[in-house]
Amino acid sequence: MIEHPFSFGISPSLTLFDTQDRKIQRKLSDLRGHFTDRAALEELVRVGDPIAYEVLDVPRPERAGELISGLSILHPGVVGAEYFMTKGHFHSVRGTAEIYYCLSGAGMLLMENEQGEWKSEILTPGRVVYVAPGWAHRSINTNSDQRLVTFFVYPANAGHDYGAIEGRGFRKLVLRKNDRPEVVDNPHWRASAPEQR
Ligand code: S6P
Ligand code: ZN
Repeated sequence: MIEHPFSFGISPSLTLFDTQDRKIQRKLSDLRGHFTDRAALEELVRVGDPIAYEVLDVPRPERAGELISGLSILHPGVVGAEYFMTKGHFHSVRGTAEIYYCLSGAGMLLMENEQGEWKSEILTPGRVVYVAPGWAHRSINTNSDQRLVTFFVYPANAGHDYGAIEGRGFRKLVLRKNDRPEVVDNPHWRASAPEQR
């Protein structure tokens, strides 16, 4: 592990260079339980199980003071009426924030906290979203044919808590209606909480 300052690049085709990045791919089958239309998800899995998103990050020791940064690449598509999206998570260390900087495409960052508030922010090239400590976050690609690419930076000791979101989903869904994104209530949000946790 490098213990000196270093630099790396982001190429015009939006990959990392001059670094040994770690790559994570999530297929639709990895996102079971996250989309409302389960039948639509299973059909997409059956006909090819496409990659929904990829994360390229620059590993660092997971200790306070270090930062992890990289690219989140969300492919275009829908599952039923819901746009392709990330799983979404709280940071295990709730007091840790994150920055998202949009490089390409169009989408939204959907956020909510444990006090019942929610917020959505638009992601278009040049926009920066500050995810405050304690806010779960999920990115959503609302463009029908382009990738949504964001650069993120977060404290290396943050950790990822997926359980709360897997258990009950986000309060809001982002649906495609007349080819435009619409934020609606998640009808299953409260009902699903006790039985799935
Ligand atoms: C990590 C940061 C991103 C996400 C990535 C995938 O704190 O927020 O790197 O990991 O966008 O999302 P998810 O919800 O599957 O981790
Ligand atoms: Zn995060």
